[in-house]
Amino acid sequence: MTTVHEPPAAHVDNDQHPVGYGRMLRKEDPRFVRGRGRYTDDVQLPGMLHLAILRSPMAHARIVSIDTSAAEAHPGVKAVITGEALAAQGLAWMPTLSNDVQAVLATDKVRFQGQEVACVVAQDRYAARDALELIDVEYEMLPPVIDARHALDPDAPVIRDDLEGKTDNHCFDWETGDAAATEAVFASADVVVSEDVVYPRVHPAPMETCGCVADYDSVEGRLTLWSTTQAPHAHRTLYAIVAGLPEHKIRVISPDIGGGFGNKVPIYPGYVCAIVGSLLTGKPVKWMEDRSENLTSTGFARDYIMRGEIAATRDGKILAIRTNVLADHGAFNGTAAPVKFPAGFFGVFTGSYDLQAAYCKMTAVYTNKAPGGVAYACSFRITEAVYLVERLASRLADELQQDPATLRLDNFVRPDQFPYATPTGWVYDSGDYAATLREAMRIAGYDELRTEQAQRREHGELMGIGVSTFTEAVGAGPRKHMDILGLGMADGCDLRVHPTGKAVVRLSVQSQGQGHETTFAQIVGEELGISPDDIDVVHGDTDNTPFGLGTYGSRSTPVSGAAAALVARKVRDKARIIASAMLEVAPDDLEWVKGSFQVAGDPGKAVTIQQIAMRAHGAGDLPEGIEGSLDAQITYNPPNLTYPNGAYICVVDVDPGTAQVKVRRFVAVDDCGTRINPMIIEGQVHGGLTDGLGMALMEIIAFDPDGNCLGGSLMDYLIPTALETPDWETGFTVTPSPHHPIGAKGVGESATVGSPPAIVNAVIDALKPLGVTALDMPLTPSRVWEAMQGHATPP
Ligand code: MCN
Ligand code: CUN
Repeated sequence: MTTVHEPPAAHVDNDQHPVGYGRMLRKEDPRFVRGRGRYTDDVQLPGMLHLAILRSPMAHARIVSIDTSAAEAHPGVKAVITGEALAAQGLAWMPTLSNDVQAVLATDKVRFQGQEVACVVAQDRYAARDALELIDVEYEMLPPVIDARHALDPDAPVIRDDLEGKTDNHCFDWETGDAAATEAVFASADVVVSEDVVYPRVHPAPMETCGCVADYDSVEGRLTLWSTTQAPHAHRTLYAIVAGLPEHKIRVISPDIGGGFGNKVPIYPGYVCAIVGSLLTGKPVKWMEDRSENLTSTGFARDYIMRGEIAATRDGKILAIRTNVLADHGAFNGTAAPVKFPAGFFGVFTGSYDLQAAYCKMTAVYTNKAPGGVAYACSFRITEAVYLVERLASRLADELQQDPATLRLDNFVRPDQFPYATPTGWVYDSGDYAATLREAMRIAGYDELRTEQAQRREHGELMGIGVSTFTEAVGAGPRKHMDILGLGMADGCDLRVHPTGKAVVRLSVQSQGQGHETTFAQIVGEELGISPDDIDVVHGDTDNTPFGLGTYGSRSTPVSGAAAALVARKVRDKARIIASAMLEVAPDDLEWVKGSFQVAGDPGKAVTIQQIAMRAHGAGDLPEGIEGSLDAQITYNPPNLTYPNGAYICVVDVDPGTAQVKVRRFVAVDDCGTRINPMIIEGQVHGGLTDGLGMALMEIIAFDPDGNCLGGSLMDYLIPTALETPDWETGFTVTPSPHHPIGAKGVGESATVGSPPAIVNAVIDALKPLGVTALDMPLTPSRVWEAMQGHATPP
């Protein structure tokens, strides 16, 4: 059950947008709910073989020898591939999407538990798995580096000795903001509060694991790859570079995807192995991970160890924030981050506050853990940034004995300050942060909740109220600032209107469940006055869609959504000229009224877009300069990111006996500018809140001192079910993005970004009478219990 709160001055989407925007049911759902989705594992090709991967049981070990003879003798086996064999072809290593290299199959050493060591291509999945057990690998154990805090110890074993001249586990340093200016503000501030904050390693754990089907046609020299990828075009370019195949002979098809959450952005060794398997055998080769492989070897998220400091005046004006981060990147820097932003957009750690100065220093290290980093609705690391600043803001409020909502209201960037340049160089486009928080407080009944809390505390009950607010930066590029492996972050869009006025729009982004087939049809529908039911959305096929950088960082609406609106406007401009010929008036004398061009002042004289489409394709001459058909294409390079924001309020009850946290209420007010499909937005928010609840209360990928992953199955890696999930209460405000053609901002990760600090702040607020001021996620009963024991038991 969920509750949606309309703001008092309701912006009634359906009335304002009779054609396009509104609560349209998802066009893709009939096939999903009827089991007719077509996922990568549904691809069956004649003669298809199956690939399975042998993974390292050890976190750090030298490979002494690999004996594949018994596996090769297995009757079902067609090929056994080792790193050595790949090395002979120059394929043992591949570039990552963040300028590192990663082993496809280990040659020298294994560097994390679960690393790919060898693979088997066999007649069926069972034979492939059976044969893995016949491969004999001799390892020489090396001491592992598991705790990032010790990665740079002088005696720490060097993990990446594959990199020339590497003598330590240093990955990169990065800083942002002005250290001296920040120090000056801190030195003269009345109050400085600091906190050590750990955002633990978590995993996106999408319902569908990663996999692919590689089909190399040696006659045509063409490779077709069906794969679970959020970025088909970027992957194609990388395969071209790795495999040395010509790019125009590679087709990457991303069929239906059962959830991505950033887990399907990186290139995984399994994809490359399947391609090699197909090249070797001349047959199509399928690789599908199992759940444990997904949890132990693919892109993790977070793993930031942060020390934050906040400086303020005695009466609660926040002046500056400073942070020092230790980033654990695992064995390879396998994240996907724009080249100039090795820490993603963590620079947005100044949050929604108007500060005098800010500074961040970060050191990233290698450890013997799975690679990754940018994943799990991270908004390019804004999750970590928001968690830090929102913990600091609440900690400061406690220190000053102020209400945490009031402190925030007093420190927000004000509406008249936009566009607002932050001390770390981001230019926030728009927002009314106070309005958003006030709306959340209204829905929650904030003052009454505080009264109730005071009463309950008198009876020894542990009720907590947590507040968090956030600003995200979503919609990467612009391409002058952002690229991945040299590919500029812009998106294409092609639109064709057929003679009968039905249309096809082709995108360079790819849906993993966000409903693009619906919302992009709505955007084009709104612009052209064609029913979204009459518009098909094509995506996820490099042969049939324009080049672009794919879906992550909630960039689809900010970038491709803008492209879709602008390409439709281009078609409309063309339609105007054709209409002017049809109606025998000058183009400027025409008015566009929801799907028709009308002669100004004479609504009786009009032609619909459908009539224009027929005319565009019909017999007879067209106006000068119009070639015919009603098509257009565009590449959209965003001038700036879009900056959605939100305000969340969480109410928890902590059981004084068992330390179990129960989220009683959760109010989320989001502002993503113009809302295309409110129902889809609510779905995105519900999903993100559930992610955030999981991270706050139960999810963690932990390791033992030997580097054994303790989160390798869904028995150990807990994710929330309907039982733990409260009835989400959502609301919204609307401040359109001034630079986006339809004013829309992204929303796909907002709730994952904003919810963990609200929950943690609420639990710490509940434990305030016990003197608890800090707690690290996940807030499992044992952790909360320990925190409670450090102090007096409840009265
Ligand atoms: N939308 C809207 N109005 C707006 C903004 C967005 O109606 N003002 C709609 C969009 O049209 C789209 C959806 O909301 O249908 C999400 O849009 P957007 O915020 O642009 O995000 P993306 O489409 O780029 O999706 C990526 C984002 C990311 S990065 C992660 S991670 C995540 C998320 O989406 N992974 C998801 N949501 C997910 N939802 C599902 N079901 N599965 C995932 O893997
Ligand atoms: Cu960071 S997870 Mo989403 O950007 O695909």
